[in-house]
Amino acid sequence: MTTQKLCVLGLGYIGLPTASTFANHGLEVVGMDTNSEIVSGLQNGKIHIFEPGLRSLVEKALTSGNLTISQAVQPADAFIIAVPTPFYEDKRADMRFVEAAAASIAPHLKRGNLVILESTSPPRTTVDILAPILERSGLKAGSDFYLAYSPERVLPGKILQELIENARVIGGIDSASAEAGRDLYLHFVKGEIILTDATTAEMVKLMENTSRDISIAIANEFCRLTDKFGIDVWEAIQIANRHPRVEILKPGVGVGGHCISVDPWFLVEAAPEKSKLILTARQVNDSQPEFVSQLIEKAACGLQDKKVAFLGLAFKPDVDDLRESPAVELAHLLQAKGALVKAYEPFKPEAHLPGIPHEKDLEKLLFDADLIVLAVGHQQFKALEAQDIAALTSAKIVFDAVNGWDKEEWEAAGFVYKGLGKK
Ligand code: SAJ
Repeated sequence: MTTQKLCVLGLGYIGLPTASTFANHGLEVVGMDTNSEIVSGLQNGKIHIFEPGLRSLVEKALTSGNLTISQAVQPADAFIIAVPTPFYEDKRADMRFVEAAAASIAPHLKRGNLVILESTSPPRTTVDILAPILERSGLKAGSDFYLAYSPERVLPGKILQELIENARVIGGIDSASAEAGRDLYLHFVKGEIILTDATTAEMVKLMENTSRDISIAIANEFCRLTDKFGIDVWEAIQIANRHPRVEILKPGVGVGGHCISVDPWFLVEAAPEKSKLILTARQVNDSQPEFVSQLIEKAACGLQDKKVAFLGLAFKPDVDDLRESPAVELAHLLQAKGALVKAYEPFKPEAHLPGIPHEKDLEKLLFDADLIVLAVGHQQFKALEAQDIAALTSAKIVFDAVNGWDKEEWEAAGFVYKGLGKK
């Protein structure tokens, strides 16, 4: 199938890079979002998310005229849905954005069009939810239009590179749909393109993120065990990983972001009796901020009225995304233990998080602190010199939750150094 015009629904962390990359590879692309602020911002060249290289990619696409931004779906040869799939309070998948996106495509759908869902979704979404909504157009999925699921698998922080280089899975509701999807992504994908059916592709995506969640959970559990036995988890992991078939991940403040901390729930929800391990891993990772907060309370000999300079709120290093961030949860837990937390997040200096005071100036934050907590391993935090910080702060204790600083260096600068997983 040949695509000349593409409409991408959802201009977030996935939709915006995808739309821009297609546009920069010669397609006429309409990037569509229901959020009027995002639309008017982009129409005026303002990019609402941070991702390395994204600004120039989007600028190039807009300047070329190949990418236009709209608040309404427009007729096209192909449609890509890249909207969020959050969960409800009770962890059930909230498919309302996907459903609304499909409903907004239906009136524009023509014979021979292709629709691809990229949003992470519970198994059978494409067949059971998407197809019936699109068929309200009067056309039949498979015989009148192509329909496929192709999960985004890119790592925040490396999105532009992985979009092109990663293997791409395309699951069609029939083989012609999978092939139509392949023809589209071939415009820029250099990685292997693997064709399968839609439900397998949905499951593959959930399996990838669930398996990573479980791997991080075991690292977090090892950290609790080493704490009990009085040894350094980082040293133990490093040695264990010298085994040729062992690759233990890193313990941390918890698992956040909009992917790994969410997606396993889609499996637990779909089949609770068959996903006990997945549920346990989720519970371990979800309780990690509480475990870390207890370590900090112990290190500070109580937190009541202690001024905490809290470094980092993002869900992981060197990104600006605060969604489901375990660092944010940790900050709240420290507050609940009586601490006076002030945070500094250089990737989101304008962050307005309810209840967490934010300081844009690191020096001001450090000045009268009692305790410094390194909550996110941003490169710029890891590069801080203990001697320089000592000259700026009244704090005597540092708590390193991410193994980002060197114990000896901070002790030599006069601090009491404590850290997650440290002896
Ligand atoms: N984390 C740890 N320890 C580790 C690795 C990560 O505690 O050793 C924490 C991070 O700090 C973060 C969370 O886990 O809070 C998730 O971070 P991540 O870097 O593992 O993953 P994401 O959420 O940024 O991206 C994942 C990726 N999936 C896999 O690696 C299997 C990415 O390829 C997916 O495209 C993305 O989810 C997605 O959108 O689904």
